[in-house]
Amino acid sequence: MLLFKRKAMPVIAAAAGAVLLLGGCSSGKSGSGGYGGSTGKSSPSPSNPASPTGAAGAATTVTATETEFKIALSQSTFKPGTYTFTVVNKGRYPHNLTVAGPGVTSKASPTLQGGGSGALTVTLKAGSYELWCAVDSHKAEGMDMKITVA
Ligand SMILES: [Cu+2]
Repeated sequence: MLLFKRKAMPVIAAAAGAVLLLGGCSSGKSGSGGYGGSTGKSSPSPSNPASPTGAAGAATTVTATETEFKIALSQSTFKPGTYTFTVVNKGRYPHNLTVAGPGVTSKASPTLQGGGSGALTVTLKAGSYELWCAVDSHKAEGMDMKITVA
C-alpha cells in the first residue's frame, strides 16, 4: 500500500480489471462483449491433448478392453489414419497392448496392472495389423487378434 500513490492506483485497478475481463471471456465465450477484437472468436484453446502427429486431423480414439485372456476393441472397422488406443485392463493380471503391421514395428502400450489404463498411439495404413498382449504367454492364451485397415 505504501507504494500506491494516487496516480498509480487507477492503472493497477485497470490492469486487474483487464485480467478479470480476460478470465471471464475465456471461460464463458458467449458473452464476448464488444471491447477490442470482436471478430476473432475462432480460437478457443483446448485443441489437441497430446497427439504428437498433428498433421491431418486428430487421432481416432479406440478403447481396447483387456481381460484374461481376451482383447476387445470398441470398433471393428478401421480406415487408414492415426489411432489412439485407450487400453483398459479389466483383468487381474498385468496386460499391455502391442501392435504390429505396415509401418508399425511392435509398438506397445505400457504394461498395465489390473484396473489400470494407458494409451498407445499408432498410425495405421491399409493392410493387416496384429494386436496382442506381450505379457508372459498371454498371446498364446488368446490375447491376440488381427484387424484389417482399409
Ligand atoms: Cu496380458
